[in-house]
Amino acid sequence: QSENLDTTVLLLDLEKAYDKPDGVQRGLIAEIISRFEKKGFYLRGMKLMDVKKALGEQHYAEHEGKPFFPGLVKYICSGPVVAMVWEGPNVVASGRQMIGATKPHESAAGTIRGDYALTVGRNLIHGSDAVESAKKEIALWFPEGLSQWKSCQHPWIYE
Ligand code: IDP
Repeated sequence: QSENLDTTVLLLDLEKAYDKPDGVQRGLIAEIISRFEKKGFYLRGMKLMDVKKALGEQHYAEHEGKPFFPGLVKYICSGPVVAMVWEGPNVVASGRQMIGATKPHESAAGTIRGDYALTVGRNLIHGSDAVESAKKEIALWFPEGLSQWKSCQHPWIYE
């Protein structure tokens, strides 16, 4: 059913407790998943995983050379993340809206970052910025493949 549907990768950064209040301590995993689930997007893949430096560097390769790059890679590798693939109509664009602006103080209230994050270096969640980058990120984070299934609610959400 999914030929015309975009997919996106979301990484819920669950930082260890040595820094700012984090996703694990604040219990935000279910809250964030539930926003995408309730919207009606399809969950195609999800796992809790530790991130090796090579994967962190590859994921953020476009930022290599920027002053915040080493800290960014250290951050993504500093504790487990929940990696998810969501699918649905315009999920990349919708997902970016639901996540909110990169800088939490510029994120609208009601977005994930607007509601739960304070600083740019601890902004809780990554979402692919384009369909093309989502495809690359899915290959990077889910080499084992994704799950295809159809919800019994499908006809009530999808025209
Ligand atoms: P995005 O995550 O909203 O797509 P990008 O510009 O792709 O934002 O940046 C990737 C990540 O790099 C951001 O989510 C943020 O965690 C981090 N980052 C971006 N700009 C800065 C900065 O100026 N200082 C510290 N970290 C930054």
